[in-house]
Amino acid sequence: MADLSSFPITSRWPAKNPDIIQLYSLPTPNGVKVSIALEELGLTYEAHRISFDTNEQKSPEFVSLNPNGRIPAIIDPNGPDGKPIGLFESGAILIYLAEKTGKLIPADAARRYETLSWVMFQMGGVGPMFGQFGHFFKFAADKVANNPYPVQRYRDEAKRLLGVLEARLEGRQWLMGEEYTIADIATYPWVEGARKFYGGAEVLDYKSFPKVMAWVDRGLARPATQKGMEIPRKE
Ligand SMILES: N[C@@H](CCC(=O)N[C@@H](CS)C(=O)NCC(=O)O)C(=O)O
Repeated sequence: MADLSSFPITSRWPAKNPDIIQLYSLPTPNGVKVSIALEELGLTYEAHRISFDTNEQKSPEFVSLNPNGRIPAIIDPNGPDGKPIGLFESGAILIYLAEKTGKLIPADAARRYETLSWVMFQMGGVGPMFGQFGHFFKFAADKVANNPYPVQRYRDEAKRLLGVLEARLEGRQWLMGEEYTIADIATYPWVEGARKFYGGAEVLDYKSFPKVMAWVDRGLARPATQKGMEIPRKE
């Protein structure tokens, strides 16, 4: 049995089965990227729900695994050289899982790097911009009631990014064509999140991006996505 006692997070969220991947998360757009990938890859894992209500993501035990105090994070007891490894940042976790299994990422080197470009486009663009849009549009709307600039700024940037995706999806089923990859898994939960959690579909003019919306629907229809979107469940 794997010994995870060197990871302080396991003192607060103990592993029932330390031999399988431990996921520390919540079903948010960044969190579900990892649960969707784990489901798609058919890897066994144990999910621990990190409550934002009580700021558990800032607890010393959580921060010992992710110094940035944000979900998702994982421990894989069977990491490189068979040793346990802890990881944070959803993009790094997706790349790790794809490389560990040789799935959800093209084998061909050039196409692999192209996939990583789209993963980074999500990590550096879609996630932060959509996140800021949601913050000002929904969560801090009262704080910017007299200043339209923050919502305009992030709305316009989110729409610009949707335009980039719309162009990429011309003639392609997925961001990498026929192949469903971690680039898709990284990105469509954010487009869906802005619709579902922020109520932003109208303001972001989703109807002007039909290829993006059809791609989101294709992603959401996958059984692994339907399952992963609900993980970790409420107890
Ligand atoms: N770049 C990070 C962002 C992670 C992130 O922002 N997670 C959010 C949930 S979607 C979070 O933990 N928020 C809680 C907080 O900021 O305290 C990643 O992709 O993993």
